[in-house]
Amino acid sequence: MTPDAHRVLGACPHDCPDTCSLVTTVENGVAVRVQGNPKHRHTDGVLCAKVSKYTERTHHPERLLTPLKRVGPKGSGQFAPVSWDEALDDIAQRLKAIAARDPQAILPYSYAGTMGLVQGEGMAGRFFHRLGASLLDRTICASAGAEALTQTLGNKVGMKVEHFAEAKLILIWGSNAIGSNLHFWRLAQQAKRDGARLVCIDPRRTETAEKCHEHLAIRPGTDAALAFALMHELIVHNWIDHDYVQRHTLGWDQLRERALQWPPTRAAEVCGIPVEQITQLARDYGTTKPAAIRLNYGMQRVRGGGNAVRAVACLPALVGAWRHRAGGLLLSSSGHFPVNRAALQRPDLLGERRPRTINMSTIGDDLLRPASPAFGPAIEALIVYNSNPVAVAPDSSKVAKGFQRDNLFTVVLEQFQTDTADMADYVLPATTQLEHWDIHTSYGHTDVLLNRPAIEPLGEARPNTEVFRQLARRMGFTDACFDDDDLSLCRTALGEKVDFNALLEHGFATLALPEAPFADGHFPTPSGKCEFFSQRLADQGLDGLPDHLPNAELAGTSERYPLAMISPPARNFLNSSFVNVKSLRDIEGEPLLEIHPLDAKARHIRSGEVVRVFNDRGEYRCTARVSERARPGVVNGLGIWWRKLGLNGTNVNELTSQRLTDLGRAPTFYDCLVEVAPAEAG
Ligand SMILES: Nc1nc2c(c(=O)[nH]1)N[C@H]1C(S)=C(S)[C@@H](COP(=O)(O)OP(=O)(O)OC[C@H]3O[C@@H](n4cnc5c(=O)[nH]c(N)nc54)[C@H](O)[C@@H]3O)O[C@H]1N2
Ligand SMILES: Nc1nc2c(c(=O)[nH]1)N[C@H]1C(S)=C(S)[C@@H](COP(=O)(O)OP(=O)(O)OC[C@H]3O[C@@H](n4cnc5c(=O)[nH]c(N)nc54)[C@H](O)[C@@H]3O)O[C@H]1N2
Ligand code: SF4
Ligand SMILES: [Mo]
Repeated sequence: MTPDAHRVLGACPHDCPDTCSLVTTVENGVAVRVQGNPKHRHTDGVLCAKVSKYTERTHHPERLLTPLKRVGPKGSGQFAPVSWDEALDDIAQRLKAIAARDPQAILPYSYAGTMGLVQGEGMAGRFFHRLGASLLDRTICASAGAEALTQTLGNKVGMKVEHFAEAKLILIWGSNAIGSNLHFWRLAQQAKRDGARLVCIDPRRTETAEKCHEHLAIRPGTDAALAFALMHELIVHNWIDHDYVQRHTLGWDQLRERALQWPPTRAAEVCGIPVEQITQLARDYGTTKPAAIRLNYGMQRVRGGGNAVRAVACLPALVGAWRHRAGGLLLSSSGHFPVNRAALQRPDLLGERRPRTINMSTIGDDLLRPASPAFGPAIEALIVYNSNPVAVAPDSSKVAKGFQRDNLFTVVLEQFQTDTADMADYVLPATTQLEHWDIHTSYGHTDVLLNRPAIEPLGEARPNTEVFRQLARRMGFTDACFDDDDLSLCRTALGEKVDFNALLEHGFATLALPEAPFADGHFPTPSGKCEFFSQRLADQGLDGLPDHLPNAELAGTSERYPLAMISPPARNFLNSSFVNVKSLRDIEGEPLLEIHPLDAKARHIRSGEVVRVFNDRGEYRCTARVSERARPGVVNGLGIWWRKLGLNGTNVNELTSQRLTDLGRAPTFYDCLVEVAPAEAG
């Protein structure tokens, strides 16, 4: 470090389960280096390749540094700089005029560009509640799995991640941990060195699958069938922990009956894998203690995704895995945190008003919907922050068409000129994590992190909170809560339950939680038990038990579109973030479709050649990679490129549908049939 350099503690803001503690080195007001905090045990001094390049992203030559107003036709990307005052005055006028007719015609659209509680829905929630805008159902990532966990275990809770290091069997299920959960993978490696067996369940032969002892390359959307066959074997071999089942579960007789309908031969057929893999896995799971399951969200992006997570979530109770701190399951730990959303986002500002809710996953259709008694007013204004819907939402030709409407007023708060920012009437420059305060929980560990600004905002960039404060003032909202500064919002977010002084000093604080949360039952369900059978679902007229629901777009049911396509994350991008960071884009190279050699041969496709991937929703061009990473009958379209950086101005979401999952109203990105052909043939 040079003499005028100093270090600042922060938190990685990205939508990643690892929520790393960051140490930023600042020299002369410039962030020169971002490193993992060695004192934070989950980070352990290590960052992924993406965030190691954080200074490149923050001091990027294409950062948006001034407010922009559209001067060309919608979507043309032609903008002129304007002052903040001019932009905010005009935006407030436009919103006031719409709100005077019906504030529900205004819709916020945000997701997890930052996971920060303050720059997320802190001030924004207050603003939109006070306004009475439509509510947004934030379903685009995890709501099927979240709803499933809540039905079965009672909340988004599970094992403490650190204890995976002591497990003797680890199932990595629907997760490419090396790419998207690196710090968990380090724990799995530790367990492996101590003799644990690692099994990966994933249609794609990922870098993670390659490094496990066993890989079950199942067809997409068949996880519940596999889970039931495992239960079948646990039952017939009597590997059940009857004492645990009897004392701490609900609905065992019914579940047992359903599981007995799934002999391994039946599941092998459905999953497209050898029956021996299933019987061997059942034996391992039934006889190895402690056994731990790391589930990730990859398996719930299909029609039956919620049911699949419910089926898998039953397994640990059956073998009594929860008794041991290194046994059980982890999908998300976010339910462990005592977040005070009511104080932070102030839904009470709605008063008696009950605005409608719009599902972010069907934004394509909803932007194109006219006013009707069932729908309410057409969407007239959209305020987008922390999200890039034109690239990440399903069925993107519809999304783009919606954004292109001349009578839609669109404001985008962004760090970069994304596909969505191209569609804006106003683009407002946002600060990055190195320039603002925030506070973070995690969905992959159980520590709270505080993020301090390391540098001054670049150019005229402002935190999201400041934009909503300023807009509130211009809208005439005089409530005192619009005066709260970001540091007080950080304090409000977790209330008294977290030691704020520890956060200020160390940058992180660990929640006090039991080592093995369900060793003695006490699940946060209504019955206090692990609910194989959910009365709450039955009361809604749904199946109280989990089941295997085949994909809506089931391989073998369409002659025109015989291939199933999944579109999992690319390792060097985070959703559509980092696609514009050249050093990372250079590693990914170009938009790719992995296709199995047999499927490629049948279509005269050679590796490295441009292909058309198409279905009735649209067409996407990318480069074929003939590879055994793809299983026969399944192609992998790695995500999520910016449309404008793709080959024909589209990305993989041109092909995905707006159909929703069985539980949680989530998208079905990986439930998608396509055909592939050499591009010249089109
Ligand atoms: N590098 C990187 N890290 C990321 C992200 C990223 O884009 N890039 N995204 C972040 C986000 S938003 C999230 S939500 C998290 C978690 O995001 P997830 O979507 O869980 O991401 P992964 O763990 O990469 O991948 C899931 C795995 O599930 C597999 N899969 C697809 N369909 C099925 C199926 O039907 N069954 C099973 N068993 N597996 C299936 C895919 O092939 C993939 O390897 O990761 C986060 N971390
Ligand atoms: N086909 C397919 N589509 C998918 C998925 C898939 O697996 N396959 N995954 C889905 C999943 S899991 C998710 S979570 C969604 C993710 O969708 P999004 O949450 O939209 O994620 P990003 O694409 O990373 O876009 C986040 C944007 O927020 C901006 N941003 C970051 N921090 C700030 C800030 O402080 N202020 C403001 N104003 N902006 C900020 C970034 O620059 C970035 O452009 O995509 C989904 N789409
Ligand atoms: S993206 Fe994930 S692994 Fe990378 S620094 Fe952030 S939290 Fe850590
Ligand atoms: Mo996600």
